[in-house]
Amino acid sequence: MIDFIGDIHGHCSELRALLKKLGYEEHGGAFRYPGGSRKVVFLGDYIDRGCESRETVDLVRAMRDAGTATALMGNHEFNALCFWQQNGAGGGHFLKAFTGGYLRDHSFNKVAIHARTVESYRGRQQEFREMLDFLKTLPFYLETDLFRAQHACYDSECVQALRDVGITCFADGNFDELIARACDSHNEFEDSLYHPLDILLKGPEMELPAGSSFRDGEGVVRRKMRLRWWIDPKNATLKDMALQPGVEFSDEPVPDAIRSRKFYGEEERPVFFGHYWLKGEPALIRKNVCCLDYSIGSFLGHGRMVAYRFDGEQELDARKFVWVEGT
Ligand SMILES: [Mn+2]
Repeated sequence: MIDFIGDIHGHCSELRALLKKLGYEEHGGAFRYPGGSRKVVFLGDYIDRGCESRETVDLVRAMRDAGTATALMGNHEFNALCFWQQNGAGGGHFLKAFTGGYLRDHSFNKVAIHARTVESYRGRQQEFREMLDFLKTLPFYLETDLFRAQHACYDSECVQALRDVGITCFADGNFDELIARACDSHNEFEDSLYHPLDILLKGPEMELPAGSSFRDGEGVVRRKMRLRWWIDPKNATLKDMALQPGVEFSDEPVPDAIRSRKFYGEEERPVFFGHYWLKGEPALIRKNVCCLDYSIGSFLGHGRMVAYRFDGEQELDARKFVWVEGT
């Protein structure tokens, strides 16, 4: 039926190994399952961190074109599009919040994270542009009667907000306008798409209490923490709600604004996502909540690339994880 595959981050060698382990066979640059009875859903984050971003994009695109995979957009693909997008391109929606000329700052940290992707296209500028055009076509989410899938967080109101405007990806309209709306974090224009895309691609976050901060896996100082969006926050503590592997939070209750937020209930259909840099042996978060990002992109080299073999079951089964170790 469907094999969901989490974050890849330029690790094409491991991706090929994982596809072979899942029983897929290579035909003319794409992998397909014998008889065509299974297909892949890639959950996003194909580029950055590893050295093989170009090879990864080529393989993912070849499978999409061959009809053997659906490829969703990750925050790294979104960020790459913003990085190369001039503020005000196409006329409307010049955003005052961006002062650097582009819709993503060219700051040291942001250049550093994207550099390996650019390096993998050295001498292939035309191919690089075609890669960006491919990224524009990646859907933000996928939903059927049996499952939901997106890079970071499922939120029914965010999906509905995109449905209301008829947008499933950046190719569903004028790209220059849509990406500006997606970056409009201060609602400078009435048609901002910032909130729904931020939630789907990056997940909900909470400002830490004044004065608190921590360093993430790459040493960047963070003043917001990622939230476990499937937990009822009503009586939760910071520790209960935080999804920052390796960082300890306190037992103080979450702020009122968080206590009232909606969450992904136990009776919902299974949801698959990546994004969260989990560590260790792949495990289900809950019988209907399955994260497939096990940090293949970590510079520490301890990561795994993980798949879940889905056959429509509404109670997920931990024995259906398949993975390869990072090399
Ligand atoms: Mn990622």
